[in-house]
Amino acid sequence: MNVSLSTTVASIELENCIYNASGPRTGSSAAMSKIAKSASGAVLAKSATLNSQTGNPLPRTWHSPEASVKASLNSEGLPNSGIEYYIKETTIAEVMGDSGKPYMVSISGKTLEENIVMLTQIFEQKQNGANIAAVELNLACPNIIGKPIIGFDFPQMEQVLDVVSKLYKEQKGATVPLGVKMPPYFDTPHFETAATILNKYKDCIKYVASINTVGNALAVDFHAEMPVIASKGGFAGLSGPAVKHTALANVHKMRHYLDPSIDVVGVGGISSGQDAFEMILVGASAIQVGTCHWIEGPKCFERISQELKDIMKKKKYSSINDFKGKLKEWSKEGASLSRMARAEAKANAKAAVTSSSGDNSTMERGFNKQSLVTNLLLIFVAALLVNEKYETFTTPTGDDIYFVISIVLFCVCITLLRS
Ligand code: RRO
Repeated sequence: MNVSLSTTVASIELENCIYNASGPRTGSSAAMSKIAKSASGAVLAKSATLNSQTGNPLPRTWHSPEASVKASLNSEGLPNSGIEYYIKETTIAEVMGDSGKPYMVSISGKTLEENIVMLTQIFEQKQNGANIAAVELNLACPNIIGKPIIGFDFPQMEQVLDVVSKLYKEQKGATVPLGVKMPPYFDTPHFETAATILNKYKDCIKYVASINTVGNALAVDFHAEMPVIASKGGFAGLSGPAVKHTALANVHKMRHYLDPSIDVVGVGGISSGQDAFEMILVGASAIQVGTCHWIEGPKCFERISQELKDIMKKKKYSSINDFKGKLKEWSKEGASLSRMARAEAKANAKAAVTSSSGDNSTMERGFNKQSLVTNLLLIFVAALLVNEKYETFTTPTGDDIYFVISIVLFCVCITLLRS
């Protein structure tokens, strides 16, 4: 069965719906070229400011040492090489080579004016023929010292989108499709309000990426009795599998409330084919991978894609459209189907373990049976020899019987020792 992971986001065709999130390993052309060479469906650059900056003081990243927790923190503070670097032709050529994949940029201006200047520069480069497929306006960076998250401040968010959409409308030449990166929301009225504002600008916004990191999380260094992150009193953006369920909820709610013309890109805690499958099921048209890419490197795109393809084959889905946004309602029938599937999977896993670790014991059992047969044959031959020795098969004497019994006992002992 042929399985395709192709999709479109903002009418841009992606051969693989899985690609990188802006952030880790996306600051330089050298790092991004590795993404272009991987199985990633596109390359998305680090959020840029107008001018290059070094970001927050170190230490500014942390991965939970407890394997079961799977949480990461960052307070990078937008270290980047400035917008010019990410949109100039030499950078794009170094990154993309002849991969033929879409190249996308991200902007996170320190002010609204900065965002407008950067957008204008992006449009100019596009009009000069630069290969920029989309621009993602980041309204959700949690790590700018002294500034709140724009996506949590609805009037400010509306003001930003208002000015940006006017800029798009005023453009005479080519523009670049606009995506918006959103923070996570946690309550129905907030999902609804955010989506209502985004829908107001549906002529301009082509996709929404949900979610950025969960802002203002804190990890404590137990031994030193201090935060693990240096800046902002240790407050930082939380990511990794710990945020997957918040991301699923946000993608699901965004898909529900957003105008159908706006695609939803799922991001947050995706590290396996099953995670990606779930994201698509709740309505994502594509998936960005951030923390897993940070930890595992660009080879994660091949692994996650292959895992997703295997799941699709098992479920007999040939394209992501076969299950995109088709999350069913909870039902008793579904729950019992799930119980049976999980029991079967458990039994299969147990059988696999038994047959792999049991290979030896099976061999041993075979060997023992074999040796038992061999020894019985030996006994038989020995008995024949005894009879041969005494040239009679009739009425053996007491000595003969003791002799045969000794041989039998000897063979039984050998059999027991060998097993
Ligand atoms: O650079 C960062 O600190 C950063 C950004 Br711009 C963002 O959007 N999300 C995040 O967790 N960190």
